[in-house]
Amino acid sequence: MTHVDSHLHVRGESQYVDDVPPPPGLLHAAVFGSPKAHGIIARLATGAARAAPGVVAVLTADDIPGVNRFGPIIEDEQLLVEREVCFIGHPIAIVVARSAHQARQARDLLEVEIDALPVVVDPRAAFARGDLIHPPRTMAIGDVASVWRECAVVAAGRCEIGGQEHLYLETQRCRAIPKEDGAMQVFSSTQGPAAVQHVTAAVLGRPMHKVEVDVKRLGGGFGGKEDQATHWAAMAALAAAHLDAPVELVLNRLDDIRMTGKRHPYSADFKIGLTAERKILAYEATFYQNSGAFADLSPPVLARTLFHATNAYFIPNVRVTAAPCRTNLQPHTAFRGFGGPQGMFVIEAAIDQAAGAMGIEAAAIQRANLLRDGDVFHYGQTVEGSRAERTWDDLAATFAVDRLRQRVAAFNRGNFAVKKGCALMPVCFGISFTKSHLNQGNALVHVYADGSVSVTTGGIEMGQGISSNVAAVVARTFGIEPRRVRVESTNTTRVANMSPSAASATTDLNGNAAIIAVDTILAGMHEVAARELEAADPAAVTIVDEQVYVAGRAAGLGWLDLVGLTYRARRRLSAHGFYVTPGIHYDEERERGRPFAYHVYGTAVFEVTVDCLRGTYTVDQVKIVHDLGRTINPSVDRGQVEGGLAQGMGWMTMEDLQWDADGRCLSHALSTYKAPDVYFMPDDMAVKFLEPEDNPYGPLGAKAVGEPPLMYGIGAFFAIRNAMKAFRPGADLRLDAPMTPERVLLDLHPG
Ligand code: MTE
Ligand code: LUZ
Ligand code: MOS
Repeated sequence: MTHVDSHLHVRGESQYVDDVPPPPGLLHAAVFGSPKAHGIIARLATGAARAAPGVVAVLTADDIPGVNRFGPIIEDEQLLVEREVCFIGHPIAIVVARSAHQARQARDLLEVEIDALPVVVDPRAAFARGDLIHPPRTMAIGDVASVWRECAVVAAGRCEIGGQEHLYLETQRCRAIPKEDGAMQVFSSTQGPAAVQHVTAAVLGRPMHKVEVDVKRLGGGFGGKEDQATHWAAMAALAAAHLDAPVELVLNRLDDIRMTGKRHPYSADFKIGLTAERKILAYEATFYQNSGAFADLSPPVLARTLFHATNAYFIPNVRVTAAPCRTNLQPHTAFRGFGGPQGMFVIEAAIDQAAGAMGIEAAAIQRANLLRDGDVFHYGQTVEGSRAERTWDDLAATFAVDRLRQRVAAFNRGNFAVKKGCALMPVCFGISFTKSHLNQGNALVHVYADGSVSVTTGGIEMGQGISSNVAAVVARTFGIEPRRVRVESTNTTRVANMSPSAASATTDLNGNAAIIAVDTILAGMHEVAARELEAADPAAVTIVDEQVYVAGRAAGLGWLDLVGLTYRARRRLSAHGFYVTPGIHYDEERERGRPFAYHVYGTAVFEVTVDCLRGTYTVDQVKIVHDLGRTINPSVDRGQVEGGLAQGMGWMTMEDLQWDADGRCLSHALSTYKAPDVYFMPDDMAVKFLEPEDNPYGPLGAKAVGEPPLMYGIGAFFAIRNAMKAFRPGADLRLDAPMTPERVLLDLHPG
């Protein structure tokens, strides 16, 4: 089965928010954001903009009929600033005009005077001022302080980790259409329709049932629309309500990069201690998260940094602390991995430092400390079903990693200016929202009289393949062909209170809910079939390939016959399914619990070649062994592994977000921000899936796949670094990411 949207995508027929033919009288909005990173608004002059051609309204905070306050964790944000601007691009006013061009032209005529306040862009500076989103959190196990003297080797260091721009192809956008009786229909490019509905209703001062949010698909989200699509949807709805006319708001690329949050940059200190036998005894780290100006999703992102601070390793004594530091940058937000990648980068950096001190390869330390069943994470969860060693050893054998190491060493002996580097990267990523209550899924399934099936779930299609997965799950559970199943848009009138499509859990949660709905319908169908076939036990009825079987024998009854019989028997052909992940809990006071239903494992190996005189490099090969449980659709999952890998490699190597001391984003366009393309990815790339094994938490035994592969990309950083070390053995190279060619050059040739 292919991705259900692939034929539409290839023909350019798939519709995104603004591909749907516009309703008559559609107006266009542009957002005016603060030109200063911090200050108090002294005066806002809107006259010239109001008088500009095509302009129908300029709206400010004063025009909000409901509440001007929102935020997913802490309600600390205003939709339109009333007084204090906190980052460049912080929305102040909305200009509505007859065309998008007119709206943007008029926006440039707005004038704001701002009494400047001090600008902070560095998280450690914010920490020193005590300016935190919430107090620091610490997770700990064992007794770190007392074991340092038992360690044969202790290494310490500091890392600076860059942020990352989501760069979804479809920028943030929304179309809001007023309906009768004060209702508002909202077409938003969001991963979180319930959040859009909730905030829009609050801003408009209306009950949530007056706001319908509909999402067909996104041109990518990557976490950037988990929470931050809400702002633009609520603004479009505000304008639509104010003017009683449909309004569309589309951020162009420059506005999108300037105004929306990104992956959090972090600064971190670490200390690691090992025995002479390479066992990690102790690990300590402090993370300074650059949270940006408001809380947004920074608190749970920070939690995941701590949860994943030991990656795929068992360490008996751990103490990790993280502080969410408030700066005058865009409020940073969810991005594939959700804080996990930063936590994992630092432990890999620590292992690299320790390996240097011991004069061995990092891989020797990595392999000696991989998680085993019965080990305990520093947040109290016991390791079950670890595949850390299995994926490592499978990779080593399948892709002859030892021979690769020897080849790289031989190459480096024979070459002066060009060096090769090799690195392994194991990954262990926890699956479940760490706020346990979010782990719930919904589905609504209809079987129509002609045997076709319609499914709505709470899950959003953002390219990751939830529609294909849900169609497959529903078809297989019914025992019918996938072509009979249509996956509908995600709509708040059909599914209420859905969690955002995030945490890699969308197929798990909504696929399981769809199975529950299908089973509810099937129970009645089986009874109808049993009565029709004079079989004693409905439980003996099955449907395979659209044919009814009783106790494994074909009964001469087809899917269409059974649908008709079920209808005439007045049994249900529609059902709602509701699923909650069992067995998870977490106590944030004690920092103890079982936050994750299960973990996803895998290991990658990288080979790179670095031109040590120019700083340029190429990635020669990447090989991965990845654990999918029992995959629903191997081609969809392969796409997720390869896409995640590319995005992780981009983050670690070339995607270089820069802000100046005034809080201005300097890498705000594709001319100044480089993302990986098909030429950057190695020709020699292979992804091997581990032997299928049922995962009890996944629909049809599947494991989540969306985020974990991103963290393989960390291996690219260390492969490049190992090549640099081959050129300058013993050099004190910095542990800062991304490893751009400029950084390679400057680190190899300082001064
Ligand atoms: N793949 C595509 N093509 N587009 C996306 O926006 N988002 C990623 C990942 N893969 C994304 C993607 C992120 S951040 C997450 S959390 C998961 O998909 C969400 O979908 P899932 O829960 O179905 O895995
Ligand atoms: N979003 C969220 C996430 O709200 N909670 C999480 O734990 C999470 N994890 C990964 C990605 N998004
Ligand atoms: Mo993904 S960061 O959970 O949207």
